[in-house]
Amino acid sequence: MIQQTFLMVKPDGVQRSIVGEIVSRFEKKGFQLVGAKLMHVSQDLAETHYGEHREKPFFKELVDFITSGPVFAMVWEGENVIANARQMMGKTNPQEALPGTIRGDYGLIVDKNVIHGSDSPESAQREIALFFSESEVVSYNKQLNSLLY
Ligand code: 3AN
Repeated sequence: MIQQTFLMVKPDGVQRSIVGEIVSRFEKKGFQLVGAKLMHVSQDLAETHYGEHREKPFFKELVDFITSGPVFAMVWEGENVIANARQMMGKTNPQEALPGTIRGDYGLIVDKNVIHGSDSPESAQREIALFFSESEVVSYNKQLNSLLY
């Protein structure tokens, strides 16, 4: 089943210059990058994006962090990409995330856990629409031979 998902390198990942490393992992796995931009998340966008956590004690911390510096927002496409990307990210708390996962390899604490990824088809659709206009998502077929000559 071909899906699209929304992934975002959080401000800690951008600050630590591991955007390329993270992009590379998903490319090498076989997923296709169909949208990407470096951007600041506004207060409004942050509160909408994390709306389901509004009542949680860490909500303000979450919004403050995601608006604290640029993020790298992405749309990825591929076979079962929503669940697969979550697996590659590892558990929410980097202390519990296995080595080999992005959070397991690069994260230390739960409030700075390097990357966000949609957790269901519904949230993927919602989050892609929140961060990207239709024209910023560029689905295309790989033309493997035409670029080589
Ligand atoms: P995930 O990002 O793995 O889907 P969620 O949706 O449960 O995890 O949490 C959203 C974000 O909230 C996480 N990425 C993390 O940064 C933050 N978060 C989750 N639990 C805590 C916590 N106990 N304290 C601080 N921040 C948290």
